[in-house]
Amino acid sequence: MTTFALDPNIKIVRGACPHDCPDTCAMLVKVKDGKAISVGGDPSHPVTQGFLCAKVSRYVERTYHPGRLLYPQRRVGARGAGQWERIGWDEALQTIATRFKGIVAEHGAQAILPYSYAGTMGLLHYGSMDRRFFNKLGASLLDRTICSAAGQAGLAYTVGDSIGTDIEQFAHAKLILIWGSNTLTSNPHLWPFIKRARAAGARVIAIDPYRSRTAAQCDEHLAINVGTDAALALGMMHVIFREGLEDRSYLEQYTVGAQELRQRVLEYPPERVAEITGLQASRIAALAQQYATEQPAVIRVNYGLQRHAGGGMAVRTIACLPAVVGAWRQPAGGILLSSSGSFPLNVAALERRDLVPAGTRTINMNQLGAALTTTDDPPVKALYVYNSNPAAVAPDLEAVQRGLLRDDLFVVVHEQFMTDTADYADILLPATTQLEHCDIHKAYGHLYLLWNEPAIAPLGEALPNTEVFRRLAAHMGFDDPYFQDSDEELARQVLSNDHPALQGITLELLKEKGWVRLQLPQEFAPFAAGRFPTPSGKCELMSQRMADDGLESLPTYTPPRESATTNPELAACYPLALLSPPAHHFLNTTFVNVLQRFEGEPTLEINAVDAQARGLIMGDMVQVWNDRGSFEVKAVITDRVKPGVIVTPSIWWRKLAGDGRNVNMTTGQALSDMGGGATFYDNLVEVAKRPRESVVE
Ligand SMILES: Nc1nc2c(c(=O)[nH]1)N[C@H]1C(S)=C(S)[C@@H](COP(=O)(O)OP(=O)(O)OC[C@H]3O[C@@H](n4cnc5c(=O)[nH]c(N)nc54)[C@H](O)[C@@H]3O)O[C@H]1N2
Ligand SMILES: Nc1nc2c(c(=O)[nH]1)N[C@H]1C(S)=C(S)[C@@H](COP(=O)(O)OP(=O)(O)OC[C@H]3O[C@@H](n4cnc5c(=O)[nH]c(N)nc54)[C@H](O)[C@@H]3O)O[C@H]1N2
Ligand SMILES: [Mo]
Repeated sequence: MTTFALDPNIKIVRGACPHDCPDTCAMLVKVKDGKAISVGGDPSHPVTQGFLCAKVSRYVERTYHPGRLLYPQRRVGARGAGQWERIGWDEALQTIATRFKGIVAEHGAQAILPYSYAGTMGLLHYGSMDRRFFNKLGASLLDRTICSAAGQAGLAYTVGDSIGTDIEQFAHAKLILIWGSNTLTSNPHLWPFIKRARAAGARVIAIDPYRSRTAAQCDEHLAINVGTDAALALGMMHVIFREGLEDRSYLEQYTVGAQELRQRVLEYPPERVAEITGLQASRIAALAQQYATEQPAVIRVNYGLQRHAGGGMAVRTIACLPAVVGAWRQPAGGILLSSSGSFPLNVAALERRDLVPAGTRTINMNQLGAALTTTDDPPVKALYVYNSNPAAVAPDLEAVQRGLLRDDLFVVVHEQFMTDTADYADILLPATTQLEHCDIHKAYGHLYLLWNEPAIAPLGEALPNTEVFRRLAAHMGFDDPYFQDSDEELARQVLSNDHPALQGITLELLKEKGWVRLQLPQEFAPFAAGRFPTPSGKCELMSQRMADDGLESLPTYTPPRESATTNPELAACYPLALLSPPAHHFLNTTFVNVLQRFEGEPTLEINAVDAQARGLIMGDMVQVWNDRGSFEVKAVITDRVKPGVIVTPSIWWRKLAGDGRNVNMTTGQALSDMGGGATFYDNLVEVAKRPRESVVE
């Protein structure tokens, strides 16, 4: 805490942005008379660089928003009817404990399901006391797969862990491929480094079916067919090997399977890849040549392209490219998906998975609909939701909603706002925001640890996640000492790992500085000399682990589950591939209620060819549907999408969308090829002008 020089009554408190984004910004919060008056990006932080995004720069508005939940409530009317009664914390927690004990006695503890994701990414409030609580209880485990599971698995098979090029090194690259990522919206603090590279002559190429805000700003945009990225990477490798542009010594020293890969990519000449990807064969060949020769070349791949049936294999295949051309040799070469594996934190101490009873089942969060409607032995009898808004973000919302409406299901929601999910709660608990609690943060897009100091007192009776689980443990009669740890003790535990990258990084240092870079070289080049954290210690172009897991051991192209090639009957009914990437002013569903004015209303971007075929004009209200469900949006006719692809910027709160539905009425619970990931963008639909008799229910 420092005093602001100009006004002695203004303090500046160091914070960290809690949101699910690679940038994890260092924030400076101005506080006057106990009230936060503004937030800004720390100018001295090398990645935050003094600015916050369009959303978090309005965090003060969000914190003091009239919609904040300020005290515990109990549902009094019918489920979802919005009738509530204020109660005290003790009563709320006692009610939960009593219900939980009853469920445990009747059905066993696995009938209780925690459901959480990344409403905050702070290590304490993302997963610490909550995990201890549910582990000790013996509740069903939740597999947290909704976002990154497929890509993470694909990357781990190939390079060993979520480790990649340092974001700060992008400034020194000669060629930057932005592959399946809308950087300006979902990772904006990378952009200044890209601008610096460009000023020094670098080329920037976007590979994305959609001319996103980012693609529009690049030197070139390759509008690839949805879900065909692995084929493009294979075609690039075909050309690289054919023309002898590979880095033979890197391949020999630091990879396994180069010979087998060379054989495999023979199956993917540019002409075949052109048919799959919709790109020109000559462009594919030229891209491969550029990629191999304009070094250092770096790939920013992100989670957008792995929300498909073949998402894991797509990331795995793309992740072979830097080894093939030896791009890893230089700090500014390589690939970045996530940097989270560079943080050697003691998460085991936080979560205490050792407390989980043997044989406890795991439920994949992408199949919440099925878990609530079909799972048996035991059925799910209680759902405790925090850090997430599944009634809007989960796939196949028709099924989720049916589950949430079950009379015999006990639902607890701990939230900052009255979200779509909060509407279904039996007991609704108020949560603090980042300005009201402390936390410690790693990042998945850079290499700094951050401390978040509370800036203001909690509003109303709001409590942080850790404290709720401490108290709930007491109400359950759990008196184990690990339920007594304070937030600062938890922070010390997560830092307690004897690893060179953490050397000298103490809680005291973090509190004093606000943020600290991991002890890694300034010119970090993780795999310049091999040392991949794989079983072989090499980049696994061929992976025995994949074979052991029943997967193809070599890179390959796995088409989308829903496409004209793989399912022609389905595509005949539902010919349009629907993408639902983040809207610029929303963070998943966070901020929708606060910043809706900047996004207007839900829209559907559609090409003129597809619009004409359906008699649509600009501004028409349309219905979008498939066998899973439907929702309504306003049509925007644009050449940002090519025929056959449509885009609806997401994720809207259902109750703030015109018809009380959103895109996830149409998305499915089917999983990706690896990691049990979600397949939100593997989604065929049809569109028609509203009203359309046959779909009105
Ligand atoms: N403003 C904002 N920022 C965010 C978020 C947010 O909601 N709003 N969400 C955060 C979260 S949780 C995450 S996981 C990250 C996601 O960050 P990114 O991974 O960058 O994800 P998206 O913006 O979802 O998708 C990026 C692009 O992928 C494209 N895409 C879709 N399918 C394919 C495909 O098959 N191939 C290729 N090449 N491209 C494809 C989409 O058209 C989109 O332009 O962003 C984080 N940052
Ligand atoms: N169609 C479609 N669906 C998608 C996606 C997509 O691109 N398209 N993206 C997917 C992705 S990548 C992700 S990551 C998921 C995101 O799904 P979620 O992680 O559920 O993200 P949010 O919708 O932002 O909901 C987070 C909630 O946590 C609350 N919260 C914030 N901080 C705290 C806290 O400290 N304590 C408690 N108790 N609550 C808190 C917020 O108010 C917010 O309502 O959605 C997925 N769904
Ligand atoms: Mo995500």
